[in-house]
Amino acid sequence: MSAHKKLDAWVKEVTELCQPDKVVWANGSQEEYDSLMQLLVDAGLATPLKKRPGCFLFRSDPSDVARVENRTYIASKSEKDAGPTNNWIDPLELKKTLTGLYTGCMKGRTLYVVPFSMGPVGSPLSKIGIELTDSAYVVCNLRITTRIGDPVMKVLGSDGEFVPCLHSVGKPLAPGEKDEKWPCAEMENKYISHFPEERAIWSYGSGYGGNALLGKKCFALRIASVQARDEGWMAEHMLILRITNPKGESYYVTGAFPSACGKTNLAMLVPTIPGWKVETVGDDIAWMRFGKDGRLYAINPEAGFFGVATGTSYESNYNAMKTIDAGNSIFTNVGLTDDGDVWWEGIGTPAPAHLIDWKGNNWTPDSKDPAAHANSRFTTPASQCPVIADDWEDPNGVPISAILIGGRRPSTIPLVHQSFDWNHGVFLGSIMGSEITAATIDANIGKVRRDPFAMLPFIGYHVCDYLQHWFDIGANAPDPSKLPKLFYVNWFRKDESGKWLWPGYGENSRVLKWVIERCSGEGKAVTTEIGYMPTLDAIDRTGLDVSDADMAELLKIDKAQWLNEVASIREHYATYGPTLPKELTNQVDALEKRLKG
Ligand code: SAT
Ligand code: MN
Repeated sequence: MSAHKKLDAWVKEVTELCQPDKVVWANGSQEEYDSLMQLLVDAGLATPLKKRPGCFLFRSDPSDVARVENRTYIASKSEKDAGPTNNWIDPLELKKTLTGLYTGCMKGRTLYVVPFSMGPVGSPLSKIGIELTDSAYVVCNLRITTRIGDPVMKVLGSDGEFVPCLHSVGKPLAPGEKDEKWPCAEMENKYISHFPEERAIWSYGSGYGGNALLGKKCFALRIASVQARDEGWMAEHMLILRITNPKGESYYVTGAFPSACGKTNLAMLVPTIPGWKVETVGDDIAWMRFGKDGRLYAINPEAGFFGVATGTSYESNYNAMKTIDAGNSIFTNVGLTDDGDVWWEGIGTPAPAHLIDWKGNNWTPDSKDPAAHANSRFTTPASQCPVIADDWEDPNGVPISAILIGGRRPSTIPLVHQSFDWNHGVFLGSIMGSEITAATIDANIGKVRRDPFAMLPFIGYHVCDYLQHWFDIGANAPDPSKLPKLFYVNWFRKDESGKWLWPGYGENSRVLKWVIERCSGEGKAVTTEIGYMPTLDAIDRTGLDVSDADMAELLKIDKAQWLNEVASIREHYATYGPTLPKELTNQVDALEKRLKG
């Protein structure tokens, strides 16, 4: 029971429908977290890690290991509002199906009521959600990735607004039955459903990641993108970093990248250029709106990192490793060493002679299957990150100077180019993406999985309306001269022999340096057909082994490849249907004209 009538009524309604054995309101305390973990350990679902006090390992069901895009729905009233990139089901039909599935689905389980704040508690940029879940694992993860419990209830008061997020693993227990393993439902009964008009989320059948931690992709991106459209702000799949130059001046940069482009690594980058410092504000999501001074301000709505473990090492992401080394972390689907530590492929230490793999089986370096699942995860508090910015929880957000977009493009796209203006930047965001395979570049030219602003699976409405919203933000900016500048970066360009041309990792700070210099008016650039490009000597290569010839290749504009790109963009736009913003057609026409000019 709370002071909030609407919340109480909803909890009562869900309790009657799902029929849990009991209802527990989460207060968010450490004691509560500890006792939930103990419960999970006693049930055999969690393993305390001897080598990492305060850390626990979970193994999911092998069928429940990642977001399930084909079971994720945008149930807007009208199909056309979901657009061509979302799965749509009529909301009434979906609710009927789900009400059937939810009936009695929490038998033998506890229903946890988890109030959470996306963004610092009480910030004018934050929003509240309430997750009702029958998974203690979810409660523990939410306590790390969001801010939960009593402080949130206080802000909610008796009539505050919240997004209702209903979650069940979809596995009721018979009297006396206990979980033998990670509970979840069959694939065909999993539903990750969004009701954008109602601002509600109903998730059923999965206990994993974004399917179950409903504050993240479901709320902070899919539902929030709809709220943002209606309220004139932006909910984006972007990291936020703070970069400080040797003069001590700080700039804030956001970045949108499709998966497998090193977004978390960039957010925590260790710069190689002397005197420059990078600090983290967020690694996955940015909520942005204009401040009183006319600049665009961003908050990280999350409080922790839910990062991919596989491939994370002191070399690829030193600061992420240090964050988990500080304890208080949950590991899911990684290997368990005999001395009680975690291990995964790419962790940077030799494989132990024996471990228990993510499926719970004996594993040796001779085993055919990997020790950790490719989408294994760590859940860890952002506050433990050694380079967390001291203002990462500023309730007013941080002012953004530059927006990066990127993808994995072995050809065509140069190391970095800057858009002519906001609208041209939106065009670049609309065409970003990654080439599908890493095979020879020639065969793949043009075969790009386009992923506008890395939001393809996360836009809660029609992709055309989403891109139009980006144009509207620019058009309605209180002071257009204060809009962030947009840059398309590509760390993944290869030469003809297939060799990477750019070393990446910490060296990416050299590109960031040019980006910042462009924002402060110092960076040298030339105007080209595709945008503003650094001159050959504009990117600081002091102490870096990249030749002039390689730099020229990294910055080369191959007109034939770009004309292919134009054709491929047009083909892609055609799949968006008749409501494609006219401005995008204008942009691609103008690009073609410049290339042919
Ligand atoms: O599982 S999550 O959606 O939270 C993570 C991801 O897929 O990026
Ligand atoms: Mn993400």
